Amino acid sequence: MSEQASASPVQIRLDGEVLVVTIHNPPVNALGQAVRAGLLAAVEQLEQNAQARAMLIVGAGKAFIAGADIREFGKPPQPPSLPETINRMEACSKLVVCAIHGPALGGGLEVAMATHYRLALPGARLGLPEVALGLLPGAGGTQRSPRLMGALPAAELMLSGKHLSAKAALAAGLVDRLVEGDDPLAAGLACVRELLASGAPIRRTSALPVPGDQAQTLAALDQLAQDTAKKTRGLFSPAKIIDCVRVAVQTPFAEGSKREREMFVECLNSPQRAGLVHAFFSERETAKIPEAKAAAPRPFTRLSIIGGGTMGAGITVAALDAGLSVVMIERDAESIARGQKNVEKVYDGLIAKGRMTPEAKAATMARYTPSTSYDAIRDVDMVIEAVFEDIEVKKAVFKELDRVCKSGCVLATNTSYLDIDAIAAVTSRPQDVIGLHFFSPANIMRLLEIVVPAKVAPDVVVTAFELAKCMKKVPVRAGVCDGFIGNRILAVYRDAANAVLEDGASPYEIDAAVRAFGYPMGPFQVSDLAGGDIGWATRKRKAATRDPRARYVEIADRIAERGWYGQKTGRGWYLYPEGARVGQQDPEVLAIVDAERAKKGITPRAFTHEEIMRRYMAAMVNEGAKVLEEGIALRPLDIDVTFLFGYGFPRHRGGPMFWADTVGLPKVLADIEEFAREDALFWQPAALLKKLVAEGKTFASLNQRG
Ligand code: 3H9
Repeated sequence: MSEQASASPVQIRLDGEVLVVTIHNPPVNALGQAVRAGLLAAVEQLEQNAQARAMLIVGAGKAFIAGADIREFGKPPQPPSLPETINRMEACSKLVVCAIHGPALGGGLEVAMATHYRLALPGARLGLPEVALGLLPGAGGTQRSPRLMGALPAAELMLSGKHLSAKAALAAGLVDRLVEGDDPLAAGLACVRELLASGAPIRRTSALPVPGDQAQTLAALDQLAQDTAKKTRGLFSPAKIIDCVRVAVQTPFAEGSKREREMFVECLNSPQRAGLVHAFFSERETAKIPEAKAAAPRPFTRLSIIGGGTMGAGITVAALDAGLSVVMIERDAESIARGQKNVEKVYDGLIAKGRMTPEAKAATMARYTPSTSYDAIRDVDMVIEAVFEDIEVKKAVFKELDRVCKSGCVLATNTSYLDIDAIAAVTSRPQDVIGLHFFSPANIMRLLEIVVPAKVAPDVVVTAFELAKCMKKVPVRAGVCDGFIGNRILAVYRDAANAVLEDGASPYEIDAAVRAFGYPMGPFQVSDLAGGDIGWATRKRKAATRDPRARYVEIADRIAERGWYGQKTGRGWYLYPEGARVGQQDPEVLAIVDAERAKKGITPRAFTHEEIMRRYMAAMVNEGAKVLEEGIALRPLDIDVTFLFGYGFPRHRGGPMFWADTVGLPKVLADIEEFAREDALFWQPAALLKKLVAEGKTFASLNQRG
């Protein structure tokens, strides 16, 4: 028996005639340099050890191999490279087999595709998700997958980033055999011994032809390229993936691999890759909060949701889907009936689309209890209040909760703006009161702002993060202020957009500029979708405290006063004839804009997309810096995640604070100072931004990871 040095994440031992290679590189067996070196060493041992007739590769822990080590991207390459390692393995003169029991993703599947036989256990998940990181499979994946699956299915797998189950992978031709159980070692050894006994030949994927008629396949890829360009507006790697598959169809493996490498490096060096990798890590980082070190979550299984409107019903669905039970409270029989209908509507929609069975709906609804009496929630572990956004209404609810709820029950409010410290103060237990700001529709949107008031106990904060995990939400810790992280920053860049509108750009030009930046929609389209009455109510609420010296653009009020609230009223900033989902430009809106400009004596001037976006983004980043310096957000990455998951910020740009670093903070500050010449009150540079520029630092320097 021979062992690699114990420090190696690749353990190698001989079991009879089989060299067993176990990748042990927690948490997900990523293919870092030591793993690649270990794999290469294992192949050399196999070649040299006369007793060994075959090699079995398995992963320790939950994963087979989750791919290349993403942390190594952007750093100097460290040999051996993954393609070199994998090609050497495939070329081995003895049998190489893998047994996959968990994720085999990206480079992990590339390793598997280069083995001579592949076995999958029920927990296996196979995919080539590099596209989500701005990359393409760069270790032979774009060349081997078409040979195993066919060119079109392989391209579709790579473009979607989807993970296939063991069964689907078998059907697709990615694996040779399924076996029951969860022990890849035992299953793999049995399989290798069987292959040896039957004299199974060595099969090298790279030597296979790509199946199908070449001309037809190329035509289908052309069509796919056209559809993909429309769907993935502005993304770099999807088109390159299709190019690689075209090469696989037309050229031998060696030539194809060379081209794949060149295109992989282009992707690796693109700013989109950096933005997407930042998004990947940041999304996991926001759950790492200081309170987690000090406290454990309180147990919860029974929830109560107060209010059955759009938000209350959405949160109820999110909780039911997470396996929790929910008592919904409404004020009277009619309202609770409507609340229940709002919940059932979601499930009926899924049934209509064939995504849920009536039996599954019944089983889920069995955990739902409607009630009009607060006495029904005496035993619940957590309450989420989702009533009308009015501080007095909310305070009244919390007094009631304080009266009925058991000691230790977590009391959460789903406010989007209001002062949670003030809400907590009406109870005798402010240590149990927290903010849970869900985004609409709450059962779909992944962002959850967890708003931490002054007196809340650490274990309540940790419980809220645990709830987010169990609902599969992306939680972001926020401090108390008007609008918390997201809506506070939104209010400021919306003001910047309104100023640009009044100064000369049309709402349609502003929306087009924002879409060209990568957002799915512009701010005026969003307002029409959400309902113009919501923003109008907020503006009225804030009117009394608004700085009288601040510029106030009244155009949105003129639109709202006419009852033009957007899609739900058939017109807003756009026209929606006969319930159309896509709006048409409205000359009457442009006339209102003109009239408002004339009233203030403003001569409209032209703005390019670039000029619009400089203002939009500078306002966003500047307010983001203020949110940071006040401690409302823990780190710049928390702001990035808020905007990626709650506000449609283009993921490949990494988030506003990451974007600011890529543009350069001196440039952002210079923009703000330039705009301040027009409106010094609005464009006051954040002290933190000035400090970072003076010290030559970036926002990334504040992103210490937990
Ligand atoms: C690639 O392979 C390129 C090649 O084609 C070519 C090369 C030449 N590296 O998600 P989780 C960390 S590109 C480093 O919370 P789950 C993650 O940050 C790669 N670290 O767990 C987290 O760390 P922490 C293609 C990684 O159970 C911890 O592992 N592959 C990597 O919910 C747990 O992660 C992919 O894109 C990595 N590759 O999900 C797969 N992956 O605890 C990416 C994860 O410090 N990974 N970490 O916060 C995933 O999709 C999920 O992590 C996975 C597990 C499904 C595996």
